[in-house]
Amino acid sequence: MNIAVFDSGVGGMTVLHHIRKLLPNENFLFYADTAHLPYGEKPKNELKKYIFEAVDFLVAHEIKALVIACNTATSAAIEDLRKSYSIPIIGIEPAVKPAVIETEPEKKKVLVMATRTTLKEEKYHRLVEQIDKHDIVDPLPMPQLVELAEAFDFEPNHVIPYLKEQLKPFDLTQYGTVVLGCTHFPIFKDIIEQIFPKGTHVIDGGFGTAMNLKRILERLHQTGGGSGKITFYKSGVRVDDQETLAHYAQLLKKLDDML
Ligand code: DGN
Repeated sequence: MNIAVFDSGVGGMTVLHHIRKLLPNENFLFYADTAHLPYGEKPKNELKKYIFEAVDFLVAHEIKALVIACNTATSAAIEDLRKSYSIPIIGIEPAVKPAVIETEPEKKKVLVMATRTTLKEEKYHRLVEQIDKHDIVDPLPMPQLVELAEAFDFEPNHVIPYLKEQLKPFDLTQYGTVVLGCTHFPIFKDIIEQIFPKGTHVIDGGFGTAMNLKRILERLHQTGGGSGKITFYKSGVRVDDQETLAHYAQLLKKLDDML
């Protein structure tokens, strides 16, 4: 049986990367809901409809676990998904907790980059309220990074000017940790690290999500049985054109080299 990994687009591959490293003997269905991309600016109810359509499709393909490799989809729908399906469902959320724990003693601040929807949702506000006792967490939406990633445009000359423009109002030396709270953003981790002063931690929840999945499958004695095969879908249609598959392979290779 397969493990399904779901995102609105290619961002989910930053989570798939960690899962494949931790669980090499699995087969995967990678589902990108590109017909409804970007998720980041859409209201929760609209997103829920798209997410349930995708999950219905995946569940019909006999999966043993579902990873919602999308912070926006997790914040909009994870509780409802868990009520509706009996398979294990693992989500991802901005790594605010480890960031605050690590940064508070340094007397520095935390910058959370995510989609507008994630930063607006109740789930994020509850998380920050619980953890950010000294008001050190600042939010920052970065919608264009999603567009660049979807265009497979990793060219620093295109990414850096956008980052610099968005970061203009911020004093970058104040920040001890930058949280990449959208799964598309670790694709640009090397560039983001260059923009911030040396020593700034740039973290994301991809590894933690992969670890949660591993723990759950081990507990259920459901690991193994695969060979690392990935079958790709875009909004319910199997991807078989060679150009797209080559782009996906190139991106996974880039992530193997960087993350
Ligand atoms: N990758 C998604 C996330 O983690 O929030 C959202 C990307 C998008 O569709 N805007």
